[in-house]
Amino acid sequence: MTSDLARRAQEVLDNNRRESWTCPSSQFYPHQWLWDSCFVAIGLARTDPQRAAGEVRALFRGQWETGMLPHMIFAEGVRDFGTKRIWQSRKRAAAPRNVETSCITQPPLAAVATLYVARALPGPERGPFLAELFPKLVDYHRWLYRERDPRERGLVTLIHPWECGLDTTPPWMRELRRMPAPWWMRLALRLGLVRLVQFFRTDTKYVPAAERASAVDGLRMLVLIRRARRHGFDLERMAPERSVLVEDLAFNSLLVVANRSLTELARELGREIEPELDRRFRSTEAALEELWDEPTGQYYSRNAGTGELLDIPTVATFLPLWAGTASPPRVTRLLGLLQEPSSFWPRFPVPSVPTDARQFDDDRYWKGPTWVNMNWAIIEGLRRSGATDVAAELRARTLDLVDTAGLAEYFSALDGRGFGAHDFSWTAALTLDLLESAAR
Ligand code: 2M8
Repeated sequence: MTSDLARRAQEVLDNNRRESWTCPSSQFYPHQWLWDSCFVAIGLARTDPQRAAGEVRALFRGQWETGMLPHMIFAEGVRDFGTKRIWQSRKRAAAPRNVETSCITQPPLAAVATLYVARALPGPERGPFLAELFPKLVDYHRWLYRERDPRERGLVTLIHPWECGLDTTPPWMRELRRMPAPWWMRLALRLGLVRLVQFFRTDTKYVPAAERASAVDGLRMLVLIRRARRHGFDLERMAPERSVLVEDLAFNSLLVVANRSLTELARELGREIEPELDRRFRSTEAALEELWDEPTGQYYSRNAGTGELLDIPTVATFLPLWAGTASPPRVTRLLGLLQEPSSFWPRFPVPSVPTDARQFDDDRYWKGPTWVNMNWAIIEGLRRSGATDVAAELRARTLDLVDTAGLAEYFSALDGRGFGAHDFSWTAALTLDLLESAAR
C-alpha cells in the first residue's frame, strides 16, 4: 500500500499545484486557503521541502498591514464563484494591493507549518527562511490578540463560521440560526423561496447538495459577511446580539499549538518572544481549560457575548490534547471516548459529530463525516499525551480509509465512502506525513 498511496498522494498535490502554492481542489476550491496551505506545507515538507517553503511564503502575499492572514487569497483569472465580490478587500486600506483576499482569518497554523518546514530544510536554507517569516508570524499573532481578544480574556473570538474551519459544525450552525435574520430573508423563508438559492449555487454543481451546507445555512453565512463588512470586520464594532461571536474551541486549541511553535522558532533564531505577547500566550493556555465541562467530560466552544458553553459535542473536543493543556484526569476521560464502544469511535473514526448525536449527518460536510486533518491533529495530540497506542491505531485506520476510498475531502464514519471534492490536497498532504511518521 505504502508506495502506491504515497505516489497517488503526491500526484494529487502536483495536479493541484498553481505557481507557488497549492489549491485544495482544482475544480472545487481553486483559490488559496490559509489552513489548507499549512497542511499542504506540512505534507510537502516530507517530499519537497523547498516547495513546502514556497507554499508557506505564498500565504504572506495576502497578509494585511494589520498583520491579519486572510482565510482566502483569490486566484487571478479563475471564474469567481461569488464570494470575492462579497468581501471587496480592495476597498479596505489595510488589505494588500496585489491580490484580493477575504477579510477574515482561519485556524492559525502558519507558525506550526513554518516549524515543520524549517526542520525539513537543509541547514543553510533554514536560517534565512526563519528570519524572513518570523517577524511576519509575530505580526499575525499580535493581530490575533489585539483585534480578537481586546478584553484580554485569553481566548480569541471568531466572527464567522468560516474562520473556524469546521464551518458547519452544529454548535456554529445553532448560533447562526439564533442570529436575527434580515426581513427579506425571513420573508423568503416564509414563502419557501430559499429553495431557489439552490439554482444559483455553484458548489452543488460538483458535489451532491446533501454533502454540502444546507441552502439556509449558506444564505445565513452570506448575510453574516455583509453584516461584518458594514462594521469593517471589526469585532469591537459588531453588536453581539446581531452577530455570531464565538470563542472557538478548535481555533484556540490550535492557537496554543501555534504559540508554542512560534516560541520554538524564536529559540531557533536565538531570539525571544516579547514579554507582553508571551503573557498573552500563557493566558490562552489557562483560558482553554475554561471550556471544559465536567458533567459531560468534554470541551466546547463558548458564546463570546453570553459566556454560555455551546454544549453540542464535536470532534474539536480532542484538540486540547495537542494544545497540551488538559490535566491527566481530563486526558483520561477524552481517551475513553477514543475506543469502542463510543459514538466517537465508529468503524471509520473520528466523526466530526458523534454518531449518536441528534445532529449527526452521515454525509454532510462538517456535520458527521470523518476528516483527515482532524484525525491528523488528534494523532499529534495523542502522541503528545503519551497515548501512542491509540495514536498508532488511529493512524493505521486513517491510512486504510484513504487507501480504500481515495483522497477525498471527507468520509463516511459509518461505511468509509469518500465525499465532497475528489483529490483533495490536505487529505493527500497529511497522508504523506502519516505514511512517514510511523516512528515518531
Ligand atoms: C471549506 O470552507 C470553504 C469556505 O472557507 C467553503 O465551504 O467553501 C472548509 O472545509 C474549510 O475548512 C476549508 O479550508 C475550505 C477549503 O478546503 O473549504
